[in-house]
Amino acid sequence: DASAILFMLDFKGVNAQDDELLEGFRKYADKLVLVVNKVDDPSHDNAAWNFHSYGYKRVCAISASHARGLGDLEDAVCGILKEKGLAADSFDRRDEECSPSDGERMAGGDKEGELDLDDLDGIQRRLASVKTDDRHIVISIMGKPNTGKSTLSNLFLGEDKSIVSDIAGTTRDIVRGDFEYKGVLFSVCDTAGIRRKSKVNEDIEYYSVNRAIRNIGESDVVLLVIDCQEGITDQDKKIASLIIERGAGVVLVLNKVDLLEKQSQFNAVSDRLRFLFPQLSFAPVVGISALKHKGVTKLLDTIIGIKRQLDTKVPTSSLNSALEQWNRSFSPPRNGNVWYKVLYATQVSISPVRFLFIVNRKKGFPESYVSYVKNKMRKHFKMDSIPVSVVLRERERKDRSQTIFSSSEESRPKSERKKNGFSR
Ligand SMILES: Nc1nc2c(ncn2[C@@H]2O[C@H](COP(=O)(O)OP(=O)(O)OP(=O)(O)O)[C@@H](O)[C@H]2O)c(=O)[nH]1
Ligand SMILES: [Mg+2]
Repeated sequence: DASAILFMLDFKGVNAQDDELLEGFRKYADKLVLVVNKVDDPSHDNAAWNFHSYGYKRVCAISASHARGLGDLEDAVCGILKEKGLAADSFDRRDEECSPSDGERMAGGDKEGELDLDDLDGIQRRLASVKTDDRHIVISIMGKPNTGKSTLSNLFLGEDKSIVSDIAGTTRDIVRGDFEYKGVLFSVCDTAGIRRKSKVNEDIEYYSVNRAIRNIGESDVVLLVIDCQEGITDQDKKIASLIIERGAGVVLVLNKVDLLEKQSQFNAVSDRLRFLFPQLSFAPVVGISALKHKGVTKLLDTIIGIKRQLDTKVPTSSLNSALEQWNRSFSPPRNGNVWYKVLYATQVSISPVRFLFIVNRKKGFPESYVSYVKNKMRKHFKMDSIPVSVVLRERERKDRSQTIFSSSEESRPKSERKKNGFSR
């Protein structure tokens, strides 16, 4: 009657009785997971792969005592339940693990589609009522294999919760723990190193990488750990763009600085990083040695600063008067006869920090102007270390009489402008 069967074996080998059961269970193959246990160490992974030869579709190598591979096992069980129609296709065990504050932090919903962009008053009311919590910060440690993520996580937690080794791909599952610093509770997630899929263990790779990526959405701040001797790779760039997309804070953590001989070498690596990573120009770079316990308090102070910025609420009136000022020095460039104007702006959410610009015309709205305003907002409202995004929304027809402000308006007397100005 069971919906799913977990058939557990010892990776060291099977006996005659196991063999018999492996054959007997074949009629239940569609709901069976072959669970290969006691794979405590990555060096045993290859032995576990031999169990695929029994022809079962779902094989999971785990270590029940070391909590390895349990995420893959959960995914396998979810897969069976979905196939049997016992769980919705969209079911995902992460759905149940979302941090309780996720919904609360958003003024207008998590995704653009959920925002009722017409309800400006509602957006502002909801944002005002969103509670911020600077006493709890969720951080994820991400980056390529072997960069020292687990060493850093263990250092934070003060215990060897994650296995550390110089074999790439040691961490397979997210390892979580809590610690306190300066009265702030930090929840830390050590994740699997993200690398290209290998042919051998494509499934495990896929699941652990996917989990690490999903984890970004649940984090306030991501620590992107880079080996300072290796520099950044394309993989890091991909993770970075996902972090930006999800609006989490990010610190570029240059680890293993103990292997550098001079400060000038660190400066060169850091400059190179800045040059190759222009999309993360706002992210602080912190050099550490997780092994030698160097630079860690600076890193934690940086994280606290970023969380504060992620919780910034910009009053709508201040934002619109600042926009009016900035517009005087640089107004949206025109395209032939087409003028572009920002009519009104308001913040939509904190953590991630997002703004809504009501514009006269969305199609072709100059990106250069949006970047200019984003940079201005970052500096002026002290959000210079976090990603800031802007959603453009075309004015509704019924708004036509509403605020219009553009360079062409500059020529109008200020007294007249005020009637329609930003001060809505
Ligand atoms: N010299 C030096 N070695 C370090 C430092 N941090 C970590 N290591 C070494 O780097 C190797 C990999 O460390 P891990 O912490 O397992 O790396 P990881 O990023 O968790 O690796 P995966 O789990 O495979 O993604 C180990 O041999 C560590 O001892 C550091 O600050 N300096
Ligand atoms: Mg690790």
